[in-house]
Amino acid sequence: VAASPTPVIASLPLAPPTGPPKDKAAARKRFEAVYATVRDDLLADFRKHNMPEEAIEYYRRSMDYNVPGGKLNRGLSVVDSVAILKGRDLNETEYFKAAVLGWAVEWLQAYFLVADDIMDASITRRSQPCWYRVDGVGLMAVNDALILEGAIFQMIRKHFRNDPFYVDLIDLMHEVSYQTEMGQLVDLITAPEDRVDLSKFNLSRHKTIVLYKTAVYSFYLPVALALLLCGFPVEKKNESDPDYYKLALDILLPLGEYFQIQDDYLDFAGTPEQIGKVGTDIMDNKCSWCINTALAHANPTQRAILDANYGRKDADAEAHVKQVFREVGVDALYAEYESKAYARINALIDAVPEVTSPCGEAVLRRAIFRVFLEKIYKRTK
Ligand code: DMA
Ligand code: MG
Ligand code: MG
Ligand code: MG
Repeated sequence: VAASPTPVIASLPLAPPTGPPKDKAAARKRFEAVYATVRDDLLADFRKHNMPEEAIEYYRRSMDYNVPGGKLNRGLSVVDSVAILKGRDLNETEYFKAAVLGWAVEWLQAYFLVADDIMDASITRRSQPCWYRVDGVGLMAVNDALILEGAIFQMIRKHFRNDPFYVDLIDLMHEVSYQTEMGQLVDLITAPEDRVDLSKFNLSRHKTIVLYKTAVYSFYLPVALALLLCGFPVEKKNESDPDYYKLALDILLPLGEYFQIQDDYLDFAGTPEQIGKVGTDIMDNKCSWCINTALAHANPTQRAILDANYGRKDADAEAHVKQVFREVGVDALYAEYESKAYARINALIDAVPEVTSPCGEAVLRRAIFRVFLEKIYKRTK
């Protein structure tokens, strides 16, 4: 396989050192330019294996459909975090390697979403039909999801196999994937299609689900990748050393929990135009923040309506549930939750110590977490 040159994107502005890029559109464009390089490497690898042209075309279509069309928050936060940790602009090579890891997170996300939409019987994603619902795809989407996952280790091998943290990178991706899959298992097993039993739901179960299925891969992973790239060691050299990854985890899990509660709320309250997907949590019998909140505030009549209508694949039943959600004031309770979560997480961020890496070249700065919080605060999509 011919070596792929690092793309030249010199005309675009570099990320400023301690905050998010001032020009968001340019930062996104610069990041998106790396997508084509990574994708074309993967296609070249298919070609090297003499895969039929038809297969190569299908693979390209699957990647283009599922990988690049989202908000790219997770991927971009890898490059933003590396610049903040280093406290300076990145050179071309540093930017490219950070962007490859950013795309690795986006590939992971694509893998989870293709599978998640099948399991959740979802209709649309990113304002287009879910991949498994596309003509000629169907349950081939299962293998497409698996290939999206496998591709992560191809891109990491290509660009990082000679780095000292190569094994740590692979280990992190595997560990995070496994934890996400644990979360999906609990999410699904708590929402059986045939046996609706709202007494099984509680906020403790909800917390387990959201920490595992969302917070780890969406919030911890991008920052942990940035820490690895900046030379923060996974294992302590001395007992007195800080555990950099634990410091990050302790703030990123609450952030991720808040993010998934937003996702649960928007599933109920957001329009498809807004959120790019049709909410399915009520019909899917999901243990979401909304039903847990409604159960805590419902009177016996409302509770009976919830019992009779939640988890039914029926638009009228769904409308009855939404009516109860409105009556018990889920909207106002969510607004209250959000402002409290914002204040609480800000206080957690204030308490994070800003520690320097052993090589002295990077600092774990609070700005990393602040940027995340500001990106999602009061989001409507
Ligand atoms: C998201 O759960 C978790 C993963 C691992 C994709 P979800 O089903 O609430 O996501 P969405 O609302 O986007 O379908
Ligand atoms: Mg889903
Ligand atoms: Mg799901
Ligand atoms: Mg959801």
